[in-house]
Amino acid sequence: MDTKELEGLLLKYSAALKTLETEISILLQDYEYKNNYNPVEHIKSRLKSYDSASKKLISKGYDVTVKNIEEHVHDMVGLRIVCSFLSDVYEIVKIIESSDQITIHDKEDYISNPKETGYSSYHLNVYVPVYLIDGITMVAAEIQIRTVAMDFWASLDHKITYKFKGEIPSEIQEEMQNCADDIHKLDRKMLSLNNQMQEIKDDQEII
Ligand code: 0O2
Repeated sequence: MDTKELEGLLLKYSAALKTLETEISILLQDYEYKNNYNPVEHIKSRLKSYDSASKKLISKGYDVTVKNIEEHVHDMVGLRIVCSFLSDVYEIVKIIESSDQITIHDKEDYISNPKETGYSSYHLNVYVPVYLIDGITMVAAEIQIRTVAMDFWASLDHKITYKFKGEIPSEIQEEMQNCADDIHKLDRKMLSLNNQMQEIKDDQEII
């Protein structure tokens, strides 16, 4: 592994994360200003560690090289946006789609089509421009958008996967799938309640 080359790549990822955070924050502030509503509960961002990237490459059958990280690990730069309601997820997708800075090249709706594990979230695979001395370079990033309930599920699932090193007992897998179904139902109920509350509020304002 060429350490100078790796340093250059990490510098690009770090710059891309800053650009992404700034652009998303501006878009959300503008949305809140225009709609008097903030669809976001919280945002987390991270750069994937070199160790984690190496594990991903090995699991995909690639050698651990700088070139392979760049070509095959598309979530070195990651942003997770957590919101209250299902409708917020899709509103945030629209907000990001409106950006001229962020280029979306792939969308994965794991809410309409959850993964076999029960995992649900909306993923956007994007490119972010990074301005370097020798020109602009487009850097890949992954944006995950999910409700608080989905985030709760995913964080326990992450702990379970780590604890059992991927060899999860079938009864736990099954229980996690049941929890994912419950969470999906809860998200729908909470959205419906919020819509009902909004309708009552609107009626009262008319009167
Ligand atoms: P971490 O720790 O979050 O970095 P690939 O990224 O190559 O594996 P793909 O199709 O590009 O595959 O990505 P995918 O599956 O759309 O999204 C991968 C990321 O989604 C994962 O990154 C997790 O963050 C999250 N994810 C996907 N499936 C699950 C799941 O079953 N449970 C949980 N908790 N998270 C999931 P990493 O790199 O695996 O992990």
